[in-house]
Amino acid sequence: MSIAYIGLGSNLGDRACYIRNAVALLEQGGASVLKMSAVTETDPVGGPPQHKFLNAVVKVATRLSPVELLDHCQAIEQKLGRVRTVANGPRTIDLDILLYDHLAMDTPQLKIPHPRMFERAFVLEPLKEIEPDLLEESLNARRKIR
Ligand code: PH2
Ligand code: MG
Ligand code: MG
Repeated sequence: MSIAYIGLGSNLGDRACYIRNAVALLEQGGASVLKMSAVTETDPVGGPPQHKFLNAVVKVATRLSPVELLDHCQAIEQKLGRVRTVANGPRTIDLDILLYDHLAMDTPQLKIPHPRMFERAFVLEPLKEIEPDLLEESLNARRKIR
């Protein structure tokens, strides 16, 4: 079993419902949710002017490989009606793999740790809430790949 942390964000439509449904779909596709942060409203960071987000982070246990987990996340985004228009633009649901065990990987398809997570309070705060000791550790992993 591997442990992964996934960030969820929504700023279109019934945001709370998209977050709830995404968590349920994660479970159905082989990622058991062990912990979930509070769902909090956050101001948009980057991208065009857009509505506020709801954000959360979940900790999952999974037998999926990182790329399989990415495929699973992208299938959920599709199922929940995500349409990609502008970069960082409004979305029904966004699922980002933040961390996967102690893995550091950097391919065009998938970068772990998520390259922008350390600058984003909407990721760091919920992560700290569910795993207070983890950030120092993952910052060290990130230093190794730079
Ligand atoms: N996601 C982004 C860009 N900006 N801002 C907030 N508050 N929450 C997000 O989830 C978010 C964002 C790109 O994925
Ligand atoms: Mg994102
Ligand atoms: Mg994303």
